[in-house]
Amino acid sequence: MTPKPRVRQTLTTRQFAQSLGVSESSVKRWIDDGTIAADRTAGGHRRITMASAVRFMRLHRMSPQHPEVLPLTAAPSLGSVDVQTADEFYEAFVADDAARVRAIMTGRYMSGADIASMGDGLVRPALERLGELWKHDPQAILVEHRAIETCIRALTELIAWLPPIPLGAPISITAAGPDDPYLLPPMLASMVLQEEGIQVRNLGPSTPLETIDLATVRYGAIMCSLSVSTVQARHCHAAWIRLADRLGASQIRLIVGGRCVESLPNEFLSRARVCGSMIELGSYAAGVLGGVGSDRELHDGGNP
Ligand code: B12
Repeated sequence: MTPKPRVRQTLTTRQFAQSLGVSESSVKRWIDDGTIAADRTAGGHRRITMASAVRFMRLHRMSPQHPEVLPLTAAPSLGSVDVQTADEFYEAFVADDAARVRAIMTGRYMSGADIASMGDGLVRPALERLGELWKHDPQAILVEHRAIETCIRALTELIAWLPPIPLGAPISITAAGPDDPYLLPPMLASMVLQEEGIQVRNLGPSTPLETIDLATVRYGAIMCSLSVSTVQARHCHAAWIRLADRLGASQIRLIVGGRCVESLPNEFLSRARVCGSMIELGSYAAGVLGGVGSDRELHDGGNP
């Protein structure tokens, strides 16, 4: 089946004004003075892309007063998104309430939270609690599988709203290694890096180490960010060390994180930057980006 073309979501000035609870003339003025990026229709009407609307709201810390006006996949009631807690997020997963999960995530993002803090502060704790459920609930695996699916859909919606990547921005590979089925860690890492202005090629879960190496060459990556969420057996250690050698020889920065990172051999870890959280990954990437092209980058190929 041919996939449906992705519809570019745009807002009229009236829709955007209604969603924010401001006058339409204010929105027109913001467009005309360049505060909000907008296009014009053939007839000369201003149109605001959802991505541009979200950027404006985040920058100016303006949460939508009437989110139902926005063309979200299924317009959820965002409610008091600023005070949503990880508990409510967890309850939404348990109830398999996909609209609520999405509402909490989009609401948080629109009000200025970044992907890294949402990954560490919202997604991780909620899924940790779900992971405990199986001990006493026979439905736990069902809930867990649905939660991952729902979370991925909600995050995919946010991808369209990430800041545009500058042309020629450095490239990073993200992936989880072999026999590692966990989808969310490499996906979150890819979004965190994109938010920092890095182009990302996410290879996703269960990626052979040779493929990761090939990808860095194919895409001319300067960075490789790997998630390790399953214990790496001793017999795999040599392959991990070979990967670190190869990336090191090409001066590609190696970043590694995840629940089972400590099962990697020391010879690998000593050549990588080990990060404990998405927030740490974001700060590290920002530092690297600040150094790209500078003297520091040229003379410092390691992974401090
Ligand atoms: C969803 C899930 C699954 C799903 C995964 C679906 C999918 N395709 O993604 C499926 C059903 C496949 C699964 C399978 C299994 N699972 Co499971 N699973 C989970 C669960 C509930 C959530 C994992 C998750 O996605 N979390 C969300 C991510 C974002 O959080 P995170 O991994 O902690 O990542 C954070 C940090 O570590 C860090 N980070 C992660 N990667 C990186 C990378 C970089 C570069 C950086 C900087 C940071 C970073 O940032 C993230 C955000 O803060 C966890 C519970 C838990 N505690 O996590 C159990 C859990 C991991 N699973 C567990 C088990 C036992 C299993 C199975 C053995 C079950 C079975 N009997 O088959 C299998 C093993 C599969 C395997 N090959 O390893 C146990 C592991 C116990 C242990 N000590 O090892 C857990 C902890 C549940 C529990 N409480 O017992 N699981």
